[in-house]
Amino acid sequence: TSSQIVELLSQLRGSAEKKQLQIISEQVNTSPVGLEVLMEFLKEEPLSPPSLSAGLAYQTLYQANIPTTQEFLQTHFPAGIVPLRSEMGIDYAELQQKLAQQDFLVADTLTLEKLCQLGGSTALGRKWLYFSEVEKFPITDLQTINTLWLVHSLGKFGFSVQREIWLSLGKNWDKFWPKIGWKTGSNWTRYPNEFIWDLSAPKGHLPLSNQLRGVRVFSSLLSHPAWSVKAE
Ligand code: UYC
Repeated sequence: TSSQIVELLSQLRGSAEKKQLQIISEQVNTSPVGLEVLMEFLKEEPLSPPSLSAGLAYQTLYQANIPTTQEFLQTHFPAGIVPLRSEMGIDYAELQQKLAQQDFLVADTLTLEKLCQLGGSTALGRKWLYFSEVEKFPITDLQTINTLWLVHSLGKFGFSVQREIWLSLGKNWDKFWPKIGWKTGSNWTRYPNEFIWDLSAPKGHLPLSNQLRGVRVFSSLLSHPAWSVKAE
């Protein structure tokens, strides 16, 4: 068994991200030493920034839900694998936990709450944002929130994913909304029940931005400098 661990581990180490994801989901999951391999892999993975492979390894260990993996995660990654950096002293632990649990609905609600916190006390009381507030969001905090979504969704969810799609469609909202599952024909997807709260959703489906007051806020979010500077 220990030679199996060494072999799988070296295979993982020597592969590019896409291949790593494949190895983790196909081989590691079906091998009796798979979880041990993932624990070793996660210990040596650089987490700044965390890779999607680290995210999948973490999720697999988290969902195994057995004492060995629980103890391991508690010891080595008590706050998850994404550094929870904030310029405003905001605590992202609960968002991390909900995303680790793949509770995407609650994570989405928390995300709006955190964005309102970033907007300041008036935004927090109002429970929605002005675009002028979004423009002033600190890069660090947006990157933390976005990386949490990315890493816990195999790269499917997050503002940066939405931005890439939006740019690829020439910022055309009428093409963008159907693409991410927010509109079908002339029908808006109804909040919350018609949205898809798991990884079977289309790419960029989450997090949600209410469009009731127009596109200005979402447009500011997707145009934020956070997405054009490299994460530390
Ligand atoms: N809702 O339809 N949405 C709400 C979305 C629209 C509306 C919340 C997203 C269209 C009302 C979230 C879409 C629309 C409320 C979202 C969507 C509309 C509400 C909770 C597809 C009518 C009650 C957080 C674009 C045609 C609250 C929040 C209120 C809530 C998300 C109606 C996350 C992505 C244009 C009436 N909708 N929203 O922001 O503010 O309240 O009155 O986008």
